[in-house]
Amino acid sequence: MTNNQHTPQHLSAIIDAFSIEGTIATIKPYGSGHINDTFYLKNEDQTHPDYLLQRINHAIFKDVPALMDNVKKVTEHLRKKLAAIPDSNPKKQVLTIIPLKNGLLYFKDVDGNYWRMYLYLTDTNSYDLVEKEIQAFEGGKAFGRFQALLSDMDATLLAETIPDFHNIEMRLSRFYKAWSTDIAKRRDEVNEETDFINKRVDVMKSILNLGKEGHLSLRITHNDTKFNNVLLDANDKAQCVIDLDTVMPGYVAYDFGDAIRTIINSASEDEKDLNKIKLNIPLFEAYTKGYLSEADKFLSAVEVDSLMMGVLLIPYMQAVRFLTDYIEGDVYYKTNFEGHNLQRTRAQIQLLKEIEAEHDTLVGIIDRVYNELK
Ligand code: ADP
Ligand code: GN1
Ligand code: MG
Repeated sequence: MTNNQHTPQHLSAIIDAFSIEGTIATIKPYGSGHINDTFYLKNEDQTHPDYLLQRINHAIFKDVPALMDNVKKVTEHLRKKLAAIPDSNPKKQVLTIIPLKNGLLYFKDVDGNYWRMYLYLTDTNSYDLVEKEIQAFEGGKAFGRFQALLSDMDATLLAETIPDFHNIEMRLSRFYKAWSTDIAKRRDEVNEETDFINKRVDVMKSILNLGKEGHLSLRITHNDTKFNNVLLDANDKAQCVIDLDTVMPGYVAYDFGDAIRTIINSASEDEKDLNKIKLNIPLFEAYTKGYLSEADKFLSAVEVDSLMMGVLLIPYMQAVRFLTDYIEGDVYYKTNFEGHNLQRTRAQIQLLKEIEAEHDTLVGIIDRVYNELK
């Protein structure tokens, strides 16, 4: 389903179930997410707030009540922790769930779709492509602070909204299963990409192995730290971390790697012209500085060493996921044209090649920034 398949009449009936102030004047499809359908709701009278309505993709998030329960617990914890920090503004810095008139946190429509609503955070921007070092630095601070504020929350309170989400062994086994089944008859088009993936299977298990050996702590992580999941204010200051559907136990390197995947890339996630995919190393350094300025309070030395493993792993895992979806006939991510998932795969592979070529430079930056903070 896409954002355009919901009629205004259908959306109005859904909006009516929520406990909102004022009257909605306009409803507009919003954002560039690959999973949920998002709508911006503008209030007629601007003394009342605007809202954001989302259809949660329940083919992917199978247990929506548990997901919303996670979001509630996480936002409550963040709000409480922020309230104790001078100069903070929890109302602007944490997502606010708008419940239904009956108090529930989600609405199930006649077609079985699940909907939720947030307060729209005004005067904010999200970026698919990072433009300035200050934005990267602020994004790093926001995600570092997010992990720091959640570092004392009991992880057992949270449900796993997508089991094994960042488990590369599981992602690879799904890929090989899709490859053997070859349901969409596309396998023969992707030999080069498959070879690239095969050659790196062992090295990409390093975070998982460190975790299994007990060297890395499972913490509460965001798990979707794409740069457009942090809102910056009009002065490029970090305001709020959003898209909390995948907040669950994970390793910090996953969040670092996913943010870097989108920040260091001078081109889009799905760039067709591979020559345009270059690394923006000053943005990498700026994000690392922002992130470590908050996260050095709780990170172990092994976790700091693992950050670069995440920078390699996440574009790789993303390539595996996009390619799996391509072979399976585009059943997971929203696509805009035939071959979109293959184009995304190739762009992530190119990005990883560029990162591999600058591996030692990037490790040097992480070490230098970390040592400067000590
Ligand atoms: P998806 O899971 O589809 O990525 P998101 O929750 O990230 O959905 O929302 C999509 C986009 O909507 C974001 O990238 C951001 O631009 C915007 N957005 C999300 N939540 C808010 C909010 N509370 N206030 C303002 N903008 C928001
Ligand atoms: C999806 O919903 P969105 O667009 O923020 C995906 C992420 C991927 C990302 C790739 C639940 O995120 O894991 O990294 O696309 N979310 C889910 O752009 O699979
Ligand atoms: Mg998002």
